[in-house]
Amino acid sequence: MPKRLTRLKDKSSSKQGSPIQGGTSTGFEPICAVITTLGISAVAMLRVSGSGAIELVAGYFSQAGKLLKAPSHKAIFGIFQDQEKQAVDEVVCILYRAPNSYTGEDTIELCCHGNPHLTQRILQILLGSCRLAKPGEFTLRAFLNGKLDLTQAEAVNDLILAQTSLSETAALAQLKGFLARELKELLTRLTQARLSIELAIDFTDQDLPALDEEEFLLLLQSILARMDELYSDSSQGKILREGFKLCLAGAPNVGKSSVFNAFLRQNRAIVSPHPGTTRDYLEERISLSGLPIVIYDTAGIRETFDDIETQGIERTAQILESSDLVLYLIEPGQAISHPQGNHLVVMNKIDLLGFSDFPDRSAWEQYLALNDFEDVLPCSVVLENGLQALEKAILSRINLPQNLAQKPFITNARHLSALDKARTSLKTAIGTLSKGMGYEFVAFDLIEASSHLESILGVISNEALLNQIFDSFCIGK
Ligand SMILES: Nc1nc2c(ncn2[C@@H]2O[C@H](COP(=O)(O)OP(=O)(O)OP(=O)(O)O)[C@@H](O)[C@H]2O)c(=O)[nH]1
Ligand SMILES: [Mg+2]
Repeated sequence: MPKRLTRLKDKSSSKQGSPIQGGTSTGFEPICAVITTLGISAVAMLRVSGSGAIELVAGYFSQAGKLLKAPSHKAIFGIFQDQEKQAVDEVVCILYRAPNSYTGEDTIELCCHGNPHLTQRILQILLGSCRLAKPGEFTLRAFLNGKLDLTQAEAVNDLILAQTSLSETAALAQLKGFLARELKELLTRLTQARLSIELAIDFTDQDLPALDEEEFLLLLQSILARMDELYSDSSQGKILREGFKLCLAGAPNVGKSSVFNAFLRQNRAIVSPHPGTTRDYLEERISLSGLPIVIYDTAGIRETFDDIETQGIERTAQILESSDLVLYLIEPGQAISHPQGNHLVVMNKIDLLGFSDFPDRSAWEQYLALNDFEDVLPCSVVLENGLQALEKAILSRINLPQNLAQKPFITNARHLSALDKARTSLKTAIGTLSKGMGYEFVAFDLIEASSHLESILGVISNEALLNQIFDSFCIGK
């Protein structure tokens, strides 16, 4: 990690790390890594980025002259050779000249055949002239070289790690800079507010029109309203990163493991007619209409003297508490008693009630009315589409904002917490103003609100924060 972690304003100030002597470009020392997965594939790719990256690769390339003279974004075919000029592989070098590359530095992306031994050999040879990139270091450089703001850099990682289509959409929207644009607009408005109150402090003794407090208050309130909107939209964003936690619970034998398997479309959990089959909980990830769901199968809740089963039931209680939604299963003939908190009551095995097809809404409501039940969802793992009512109900509980791809939307816990702190500071500013305390205090709170927003964008950042963010990236990104 480079020592000074401020954003580089121009190329001359970007001489950090240990730039190669005599290189044609300025910037950080060159680094390299394999940027594709290390398995057998048609093609693999390595990236070398930094000061002197082009000269460095040219030293091992049969078409060195062509490479050194080529314009940016040119692909050149040739032979990669070791130090003794022995051919290692036929490769294509794609050349990017600073600042027109992912990192903003001179970069070569080298495509070779996708044999892991070959890729490792090329990497080892390159490591004779540069060092291995740390996880996330290419993206860190893109950030330090002003190619991405921090929200976009973090979105790169989210996009790589996204496990479902909606998570990808949200990360892509962030990468496009929707969130950054929204935050910058909020920051501009906060700065304008702060400047007008600072002006009122500085010129109190002069003949300037006094601050219109009512108008000023309205301005702060409108900024707060927009922050609140962004916050409440985004508090759902955690779901896209971490998944919505859905727990199957209920008495033994009601079919929790069967429903779990039906969601997974595989026989993951053991199913048997003996009550008490599931002892420990099971956890799996699924995608429901593009949404990441973490689904738990748990031990049936009942009074028991069995030590292992008791431990299983204790674990069930913990999962119930930390879940976003509990599907509390009952079977026909069973009374409803369900846990506190966010839950849906589900009657499983409705095929045993004589339904030969999954009932439509009115048929089911008729059954509920006849049997004095309210708010119970039908389910069966035997009937075709027997989970449809359940899936619909789960999705409506998650209720994500529409048009995710066009919206500024926070999915990152760090961003959400900073936005919340900014809201708190702004609320304090409004309170301070309303109580008639000095304008200095209001200005102070506004500065604090701005600095929280700036920390999301990385306008102000420190080494510890950047380490924390980029360490979670994979090598090669
Ligand atoms: N007819 C019918 N039988 C079902 C249905 N779902 C589950 N069963 C049967 O009910 C029995 C119990 O199912 P499980 O999935 O093991 O139930 P469980 O709630 O996980 O049970 P424990 O792990 O013991 O708490 C098995 O014989 C299943 O085949 C259903 O929708 N219809
Ligand atoms: Mg079970």
